[in-house]
Amino acid sequence: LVPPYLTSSVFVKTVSVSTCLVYDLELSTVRHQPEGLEQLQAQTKFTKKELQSLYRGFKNECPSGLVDEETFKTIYSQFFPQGDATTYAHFLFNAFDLDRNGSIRFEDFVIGLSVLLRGSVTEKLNWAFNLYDINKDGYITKEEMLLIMKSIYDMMGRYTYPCVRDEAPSEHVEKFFQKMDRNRDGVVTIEEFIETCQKVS
Ligand SMILES: [Ca+2]
Ligand SMILES: [Ca+2]
Ligand SMILES: [Ca+2]
Repeated sequence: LVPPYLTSSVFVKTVSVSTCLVYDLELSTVRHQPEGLEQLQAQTKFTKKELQSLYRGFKNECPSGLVDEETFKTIYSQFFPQGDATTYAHFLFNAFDLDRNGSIRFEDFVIGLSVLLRGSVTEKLNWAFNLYDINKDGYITKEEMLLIMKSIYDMMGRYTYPCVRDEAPSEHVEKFFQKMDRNRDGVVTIEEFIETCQKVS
């Protein structure tokens, strides 16, 4: 159901990194009680036990209960030692920080994680669209997609893709728009995005 470019690059990587984060967080042992746990159980696809475990890890990494962008970049970059993940981490941070106040609360984190790990295809596609729509105006432009692609290539590093050419990200963007921009108006809407992704399977 998910097109190859998503499977191969952004999506699986995002999911696997989020999974890594979960495993990493679960190893921690600090004990705290989450607030509003029942509400979160209703809002996510995690069990009470999972939420408690995630919360302990979250509070361990971030005792204040809030992750700012710098902390997020530091944690995220650990998974990509061969490349520079800071730009991609910036976009990812903004996708988690739904109210755009510069910090991710535990609630924001688990709601995003629930979509990435256990959401329906449509929920995951909505999440991915929001990630690519950098200025959150409801349209993905070529400029936005180019920034995203470049950040992914930077993150993967030349060690992973030794023969990456400089024009590779823009070729990737052209392919994306050929597939996605169905009415050829130069921008991709959520409707175009979901329709195309669900057909390309
Ligand atoms: Ca926030
Ligand atoms: Ca946009
Ligand atoms: Ca369009």
